[in-house]
Amino acid sequence: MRQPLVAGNWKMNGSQSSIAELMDGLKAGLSGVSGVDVAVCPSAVYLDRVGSMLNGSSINLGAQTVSEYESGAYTGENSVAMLKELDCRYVIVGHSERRSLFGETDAQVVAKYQAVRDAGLTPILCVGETLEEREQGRAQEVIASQVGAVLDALGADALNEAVVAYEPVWAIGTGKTATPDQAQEVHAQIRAQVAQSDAVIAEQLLILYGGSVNAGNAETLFSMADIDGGLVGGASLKVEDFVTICRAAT
Ligand code: G2H
Repeated sequence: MRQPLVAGNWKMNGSQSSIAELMDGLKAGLSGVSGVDVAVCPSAVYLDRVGSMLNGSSINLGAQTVSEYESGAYTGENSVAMLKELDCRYVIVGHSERRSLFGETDAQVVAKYQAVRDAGLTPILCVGETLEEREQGRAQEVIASQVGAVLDALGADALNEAVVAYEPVWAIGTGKTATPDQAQEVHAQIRAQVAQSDAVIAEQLLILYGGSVNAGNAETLFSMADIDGGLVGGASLKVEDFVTICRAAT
């Protein structure tokens, strides 16, 4: 049985005071909730602060991205060693906003993914098609090529105890959610693709859904056979909503 995971991607939101309030609410709301792993992924600026607030709670810390380089003259970047020192457990890799707004290529995504794995942290590899690609009937091909980039470069072992998040780009922050059937179809496709290389790793692989997950739709999405939790943006900034979403995964 796969233990579900719900990760909150706070994106570039929050302030010192709003984060303190959010964390107080989450720690209280999630205490005693079992059967789901929970993570929050604040802006890198707040990782240290949020990490200290997590002390004594079962909530895990994640980062939204990382440099593919080890150290050196890379102004503005953060290394996996730095994230590890702050007790990050997860790192989101290849989020569509990184791909589309900051030009991250599959090759960079693979390099970041490898850096995260090498440091012993867990990558959350984001994949997903744009609306245009879906309308052209190319969703399956695009997702297979994004997953394939990691599989081909690093082998199936690289997906052992890793996390993939299917985030249709057209559903991100738009209020439009993939239907549970649409999402399930893609999740099953991803698992089948990994199973071609290694059936055991595929069976254990956590595949999260992301894209306008909210307190109202989480339960139905998470009830699908291959949906193992969610990567949640907007709704992860609201205590009640995020707690409801986490509970829906149990
Ligand atoms: C997709 C998701 C979190 P939202 O990016 O990664 O954001 O839930 O706001 O669509």
